Amino acid sequence: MNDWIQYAAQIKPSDRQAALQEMEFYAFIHFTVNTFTDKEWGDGTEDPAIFNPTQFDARQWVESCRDAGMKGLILTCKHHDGFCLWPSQFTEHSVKSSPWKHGEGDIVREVADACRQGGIKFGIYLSPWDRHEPSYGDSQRYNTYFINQLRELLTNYGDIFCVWFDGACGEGPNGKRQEYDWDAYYSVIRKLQPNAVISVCGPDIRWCGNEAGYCRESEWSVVPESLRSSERVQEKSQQTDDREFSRRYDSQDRDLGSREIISKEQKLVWYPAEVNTSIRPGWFYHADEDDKVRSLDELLHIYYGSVGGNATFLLNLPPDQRGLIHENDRARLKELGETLRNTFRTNLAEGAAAVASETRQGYGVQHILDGKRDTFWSPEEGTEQALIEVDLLDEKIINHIVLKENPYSQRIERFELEYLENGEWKLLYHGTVIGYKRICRFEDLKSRYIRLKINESRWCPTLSAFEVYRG
Ligand code: FUL
Repeated sequence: MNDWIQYAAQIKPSDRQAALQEMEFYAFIHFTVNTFTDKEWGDGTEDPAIFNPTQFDARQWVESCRDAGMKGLILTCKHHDGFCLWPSQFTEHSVKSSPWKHGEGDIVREVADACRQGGIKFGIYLSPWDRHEPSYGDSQRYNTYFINQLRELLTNYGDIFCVWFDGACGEGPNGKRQEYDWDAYYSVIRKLQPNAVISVCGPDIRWCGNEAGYCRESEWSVVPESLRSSERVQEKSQQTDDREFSRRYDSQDRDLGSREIISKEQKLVWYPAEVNTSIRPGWFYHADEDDKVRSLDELLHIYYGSVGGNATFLLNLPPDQRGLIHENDRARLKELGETLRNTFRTNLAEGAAAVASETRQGYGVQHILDGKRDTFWSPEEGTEQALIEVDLLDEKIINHIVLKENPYSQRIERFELEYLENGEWKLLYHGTVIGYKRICRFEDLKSRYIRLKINESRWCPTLSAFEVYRG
């Protein structure tokens, strides 16, 4: 048991995974011919002549992201319709055949530059499914085409923080189903952009399992290795007898990483979740959704569930036919950013005092209050339960507590927060995973003393931050 739990506790993120988790909140941008046809999926027969955003302004997109507090942007450089937002030399089906800037423009370039100027990171979505490209279905030929396009995007546009793959797959004009060469795609990405994460149909970041913004209560970062390959849609469909393998998991399963699940597994991996959803019902812009922009409450709910629940939050913003983020979405993003900035402006635990039931040499409890991400508290190895009491030095009105584990392992499995009122400890919050970050939200309360009870953890818990706020 001990060996096994130690193994689980020692699974670590790669540097690129840790860097993505630090970004917390970033944008998806869906923009292509669909913006002009009012569709969600194009079929590849769209005439490039329809692509003509009259007031396209990538800086306005970046400003909207920054207003909301987002740290990056992932652009649909090519969606399922095959139209390329950059002048690829491997097809004519791109901006170069459109009237926009007389065919001389490059949306990818302008967005990548605006991101860099605005201080946010730039990432790409490139759909493997391509309903325009004639070689699609002729597997080897299309894989070469796709890799050529990946190379263009990964070499000509500076640093890329993420390559986002969706697994949609179909038949080509030859009536054959395309077989994607994922390993070849991954090795090109690793070679050309070693710091980029490969998300969803990729080994680094896991899809949360839905597109509605629903977040799991327990979102584990350490999960069975078989989950990673089950994202590769083709492999899954070719799988005939699951019993020959250790059970294959699906990103939609409710529990992916509790002790019960991982104890049956030979091999575990660090594979954290990303919650992706749109600010409107559709991924692309539709004028009749102008009054269907998600409310501030909904967005906050998803933010707390994802960023506050050990996942990242990828929120889609669809630019309109002008090539701008619509006024309604912009206003909402500003509101969201202001609310979050106001809530987390002042950490009321700064200067507080803390005591722990047990401390290991070099991992003192003061580290949970020092504002440093890489220092942390921990008890002796093998101690799976612990108690930390925090004294705010004065009675304070509070409604948020932010907890963070050491970002290089996932240990805590069950915890409770309590506050002292009239000499009695009262339950304030209970949860499972803390991981990268757990934001505990609750009704206003007034207290000077708060305590964290760690009831279950793997091998020994760690805690890097204990922050207190009044939003
Ligand atoms: C899906 C696609 O089919 C949607 O159009 C959208 O791009 C979403 C993010 O992924 O699988």
